[in-house]
Amino acid sequence: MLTLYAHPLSSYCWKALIALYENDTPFELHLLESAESWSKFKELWPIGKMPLLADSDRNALIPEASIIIEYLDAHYRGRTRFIPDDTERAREVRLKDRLFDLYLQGPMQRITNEILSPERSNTAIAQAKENLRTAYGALESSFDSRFAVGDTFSMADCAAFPALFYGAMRTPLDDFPKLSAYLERLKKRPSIARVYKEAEPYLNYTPKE
Ligand SMILES: N[C@@H](CCC(=O)N[C@@H](CS)C(=O)NCC(=O)O)C(=O)O
Repeated sequence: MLTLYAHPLSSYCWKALIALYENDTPFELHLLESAESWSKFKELWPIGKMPLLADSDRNALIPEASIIIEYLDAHYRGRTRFIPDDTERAREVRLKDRLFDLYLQGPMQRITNEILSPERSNTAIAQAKENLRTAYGALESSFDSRFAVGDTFSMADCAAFPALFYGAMRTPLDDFPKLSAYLERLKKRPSIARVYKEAEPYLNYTPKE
């Protein structure tokens, strides 16, 4: 039995949820909403970052959204493959996955942290927004396919949706037509539409600038 420890607003949890919904993989959702559930979670995974996947059949705990998706692709394979068999294609998928996590989610999380900090730095926010625009530009200039890598959905697309959706909340995609169109295509994917619909009632709680 699979259990996903997650929160409805967490961008990295969205990434893992998209992969689970893609293949209708059965799992139990354990929402981390109370202080008590958080302290129990930290006993399980002291690093304290979600998502975390627990697989009772294999007695395995799998942290890190990308590693969760690789695990699902290896052990709970379904109609959507997240990592292509072709080595070069797989490298491209992993690279795009890293780009979305490190250079979109990274600055996006820095902005949220600054907004929530009592020592908020507007300079740090402006720098993170600039970093977002640089990453958008790099992705836009090489974007020539339906999905992040070619015309087949992969782990990179699971990473792309939360990164672009939350990124665009802080720095709009107006000057990046290919990325904007890609985000709209992603929203139509049933797994992504489902993640978004489930998160929608909570979106008001996203910290405002
Ligand atoms: N590298 C991790 C990042 C996970 C992460 O940053 N999760 C955030 C939520 S989106 C979190 O757990 N924040 C809680 C905290 O930092 O206390 C991954 O890829 O899964």
